[in-house]
Amino acid sequence: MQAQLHTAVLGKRLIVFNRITSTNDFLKRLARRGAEAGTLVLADQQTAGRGRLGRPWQSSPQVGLWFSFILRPAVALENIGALPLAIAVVVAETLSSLGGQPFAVKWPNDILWQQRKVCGILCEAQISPVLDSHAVDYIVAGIGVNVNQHERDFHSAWGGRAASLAIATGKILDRQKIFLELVRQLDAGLFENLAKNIPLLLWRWRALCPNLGKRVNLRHAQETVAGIFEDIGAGGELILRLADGQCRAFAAGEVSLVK
Ligand code: BTX
Repeated sequence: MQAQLHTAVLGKRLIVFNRITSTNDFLKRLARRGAEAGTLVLADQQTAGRGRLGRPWQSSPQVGLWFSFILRPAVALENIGALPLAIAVVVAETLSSLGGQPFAVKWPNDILWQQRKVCGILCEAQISPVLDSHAVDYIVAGIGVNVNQHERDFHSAWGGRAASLAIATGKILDRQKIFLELVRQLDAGLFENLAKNIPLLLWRWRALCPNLGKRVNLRHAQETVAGIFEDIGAGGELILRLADGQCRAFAAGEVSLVK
């Protein structure tokens, strides 16, 4: 697989597992010990795949792509929140071009087909241990893509909120081909001039987000705030226009459309 990648940075070191707890957890250990940017880990199955806030990510064997990679970007700390969005753009555009179906992004880290989650992205950052450096030491970016699951394969509790590329396209797909193309596009989009590219990636993100300009509820910590999804900021934060006309920025939370 590695010989077919033809990438500049991503996948120069590629580690493949049949089964692992979580590719993010494994790679964070390597990153702490100094593994290089672009180190890539792929697993056929994760036994403890994770989403945000420790939520489980169903990572069954033979049906998905569960992979993570290390970034060591020269991006200002206040802008690292834009990274999951930048990754989502590259992944959504690649999946759309491979599958011939439009895939949308959902703030901050999902890729949807007809409002159902096909892919989730988990970015975990480590700030440099050098005192007052205010720099990012590394980011482990994990991507989970549902490829060949049938409807019955998803956990019943998610009742129709998850989907796979096979459900979206009506075809069983070649996971290796999709993986190779995703890695090539992520390599081209994220590893050179990332700081310079982020504004452009955020523009592309806006074009893929159907919720922009719509009335939404944002659940954050213990509160739910209603407003218009006005825009995203340079650091990937969601900007909500409240009923009194004021705007408020959120770095995290869950968005749902007000029907
Ligand atoms: P999230 O917190 O936005 O989404 C997690 C939620 O999504 C779960 O609570 C559940 O409702 C739903 N869910 C769980 N599994 C699936 C699935 N396979 N398809 C659709 N919906 C699901 C999203 O977090 C970020 C997920 C990143 C996963 C990658 S896989 C490689 C890497 N390693 C790792 O442990 N995580 C990342």
